[in-house]
Amino acid sequence: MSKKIIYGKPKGFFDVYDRRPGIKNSTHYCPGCGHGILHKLIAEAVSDLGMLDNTIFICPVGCSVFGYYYFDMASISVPHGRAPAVATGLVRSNPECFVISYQGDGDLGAIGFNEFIQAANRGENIAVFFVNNGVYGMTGGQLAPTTLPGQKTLTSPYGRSVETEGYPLKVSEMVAALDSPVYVERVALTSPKNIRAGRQALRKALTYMKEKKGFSLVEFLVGCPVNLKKNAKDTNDWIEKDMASYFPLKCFKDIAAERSPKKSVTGIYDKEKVKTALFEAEKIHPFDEASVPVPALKGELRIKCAGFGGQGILSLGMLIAEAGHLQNLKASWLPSYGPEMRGGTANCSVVLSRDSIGSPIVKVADVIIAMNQPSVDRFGDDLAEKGVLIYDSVNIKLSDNGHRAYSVNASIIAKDVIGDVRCANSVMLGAFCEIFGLIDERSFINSITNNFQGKGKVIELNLRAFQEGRKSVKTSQK
Ligand SMILES: Cc1ncc(C[n+]2csc(CCOP(=O)(O)OP(=O)(O)O)c2C)c(N)n1
Ligand code: SF4
Repeated sequence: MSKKIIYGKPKGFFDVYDRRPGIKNSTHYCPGCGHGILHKLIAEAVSDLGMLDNTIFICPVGCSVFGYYYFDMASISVPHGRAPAVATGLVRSNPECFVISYQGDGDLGAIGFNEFIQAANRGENIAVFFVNNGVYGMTGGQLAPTTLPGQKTLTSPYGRSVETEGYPLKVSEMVAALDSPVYVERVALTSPKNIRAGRQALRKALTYMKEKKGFSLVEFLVGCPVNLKKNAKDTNDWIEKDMASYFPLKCFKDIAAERSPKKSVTGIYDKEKVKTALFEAEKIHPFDEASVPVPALKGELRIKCAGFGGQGILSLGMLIAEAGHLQNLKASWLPSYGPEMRGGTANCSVVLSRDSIGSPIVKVADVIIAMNQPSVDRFGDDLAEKGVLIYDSVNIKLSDNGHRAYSVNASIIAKDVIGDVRCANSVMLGAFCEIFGLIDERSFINSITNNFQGKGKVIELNLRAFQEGRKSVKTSQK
């Protein structure tokens, strides 16, 4: 391992930061910030180790979100806390690439902790560089999982209380306790001596990754002088005295020599099956699109389907969205999962539009299709002024609410006429088709057929239920 200290810009950095608006020759970090030092160590190591062309640097959310301004290597920006998940995907789909998961203490220790610890436990062949500056730097210095007891931050103005916030998270110690990781070390980027140790630790982690030995973690104690409200020197003193006494600088684990290189995990899938599936998907659109009349739709039609879990509410929304899609409309479907899936209320949002859909969330609904009383109670007030309520009159008793309301005897029709109460959602689908006339009957039929692919009897029952729903509307308008 080279011990030569490189002055000037390392090869792993771009010569000029062209992507950076404003000044093109300096980083955006505050003076004394640990990110700058660590970036430099990474840039020189990746280049020295000959890994520049196949390393992917993950820019997390946090002050280092703009890492891609600087590194002359592949980089990818990911949502907050998701670096280990993305790293896993990258390295598993292309085992020849090396992935640096670069994460702050908020990113790794808070929002992304589960993903991080699971990746560590799986022993993914990635190097995680954990930047522990004890605060959420980017957002102005809020309390982080690693904030020290008594440390004042924006959100702990009287100091971190271990009574209410608990003790700081000792990430390296936790990871070292797992069997899979091969290398775990904590360093501090303060004095030249400490920075040299950090430089070696980082190179060791990269080397193990290159040798495919598995998961390595290096935790860097660094400064965020701006949020600590200290100058750079006092910040370094504080790290060495206070931070390092809580988070001791040491190598917790280094067992790479005992491990053989990890074997690549390759996806097991049958290319022919994928091709067939894609081909079949094309057949889902069997008619000539140009020949299907699309009635005028101004703006978006925003629909909320709601009922009990088990009434096929999510399928109902999906059938509408799919039918709209078959009709050449833009369609979104957003299910609401959670405890509602078991016996409580279930709901989903569907948006149909001629143009791009802004948001799939339906807050104010043009149409509510309600299949039980709690749904009306919960979503009734969300109906737009000229909105339409379509409801299952078997389960819902409605006092006049001034909206246009269509009652459908869905559950009774499904039970008595079709012989299966589970088809009540298709009765409601038929009602929706009849009331709006927006989507061609053929699209609904195709939607049902596609949805229950291969289940001839179920398709037949639901198509009958759909037609019964259409019929019922003609006679049941309020
Ligand atoms: C999903 C999500 N939640 C919250 C935020 C707000 N946010 C931006 S950066 C940040 C914390 C960053 O702190 P840390 O990971 O310690 O990095 P630092 O800025 O200190 O380098 C938070 C909470 C966000 N961008 N996205
Ligand atoms: S706020 Fe803190 S972590 Fe962010 S750039 Fe400034 S010193 Fe660095």
